[in-house]
Amino acid sequence: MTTTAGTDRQSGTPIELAERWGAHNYAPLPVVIERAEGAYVWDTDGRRYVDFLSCYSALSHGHRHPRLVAAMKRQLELVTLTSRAFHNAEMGPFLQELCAYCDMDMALPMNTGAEAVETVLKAARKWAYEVKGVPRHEAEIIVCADNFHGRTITAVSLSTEELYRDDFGPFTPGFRIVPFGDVAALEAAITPRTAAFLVEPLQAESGVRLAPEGFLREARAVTRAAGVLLALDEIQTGLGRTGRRFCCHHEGVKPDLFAIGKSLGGGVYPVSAAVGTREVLGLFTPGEHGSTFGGNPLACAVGRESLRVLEEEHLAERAARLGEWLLGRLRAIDCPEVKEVRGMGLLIGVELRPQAGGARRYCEALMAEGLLCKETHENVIRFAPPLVIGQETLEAAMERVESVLRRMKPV
Ligand code: PXG
Repeated sequence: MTTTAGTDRQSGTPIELAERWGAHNYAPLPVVIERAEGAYVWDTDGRRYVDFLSCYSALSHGHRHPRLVAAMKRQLELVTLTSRAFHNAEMGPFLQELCAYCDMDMALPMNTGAEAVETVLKAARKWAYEVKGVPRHEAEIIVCADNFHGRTITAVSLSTEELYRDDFGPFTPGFRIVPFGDVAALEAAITPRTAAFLVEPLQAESGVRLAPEGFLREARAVTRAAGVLLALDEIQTGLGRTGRRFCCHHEGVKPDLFAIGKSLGGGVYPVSAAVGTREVLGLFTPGEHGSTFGGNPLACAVGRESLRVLEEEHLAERAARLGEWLLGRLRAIDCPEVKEVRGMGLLIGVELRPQAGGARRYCEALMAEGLLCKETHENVIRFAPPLVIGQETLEAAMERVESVLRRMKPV
């Protein structure tokens, strides 16, 4: 076997090396981050930027929160991996604290968001066969158009986005798709074989799209009446991001299952989980599901500290307060290319009109001004800073956002 690698294997800038040696499954902005702290990152030339993406909510605590770094270091000195073949001293307390935070009975620890979603789907199918009495392998799960639940074959099987799925079939069967926010369509899609309705309370990836007021509450009533589980993907919206512990709390809704991830790892480590009722998660028996790394002591120590910091630093309340201010500030900018500003807490989308020529060029202009943002879909700029961001930092950043929005010309 030959490779094109020669003696110049190591030569090139970090961007050139990533382009040469990495699969091109991303199109990053041309900035190379070398270090970070709180809401700031620095590039390899020492230039400082405000992080307005927060790794898609995984950095709610900010970069390298001192308490998370300390918790991780403490655990590094004790034990990092055990496998689930043995118990470890961190997992039980972590799951207890996680269940208390989520007001749930049981949790199943994984690593990534996609794995948490897969776990929720498996749990819902198992419940359908063992509790609801659906004939084996005939369970259906209802999902919403324009969802984002991850990148695995099953997660893209649920997707309605061509780019995410079209070259990756054949797909996992057993799903029905209804429009987001349409309770009548949900009700009509339910059959005696329906196990669950899986939904994001706010569709972040498809452009920070909010459901109509009351949708989640009505979906809860409909699923409960029909004997169908309500499973919420709060991987991006959960743990304070929208101004409450969970986005569904804005509507007073309690699901049967949560998929959570991202900021559960405090911005320092991948930690995810399916969290839910005993009636559902209590059905798993040894050997049916698992993960090499899920529930490892390092992840659990980090997860415990992540939840404590969220609570003790009142980060959900902070997201509510700063988010309210940010929404008003962005709405006050007079820019004809802006179609709509919407969001909850510190998860805000600025939708541009088609003549703006796409959100990417705005993100590039913002980068030149020292703000790191990312477009979501064609026309939406997402503003999702770490929840720890200072009010002055936010205010100064918005001056620059305003100048970019005012000065950009339609293409
Ligand atoms: N559900 C939701 C709502 C998400 O936002 C996932 C599931 C999957 O999580 P993992 O940890 O498996 O990526 C997400 C992830 C990216 C990317 O770079 C991921 C997300 C958002 C934007 C980009 O793959 N969200």
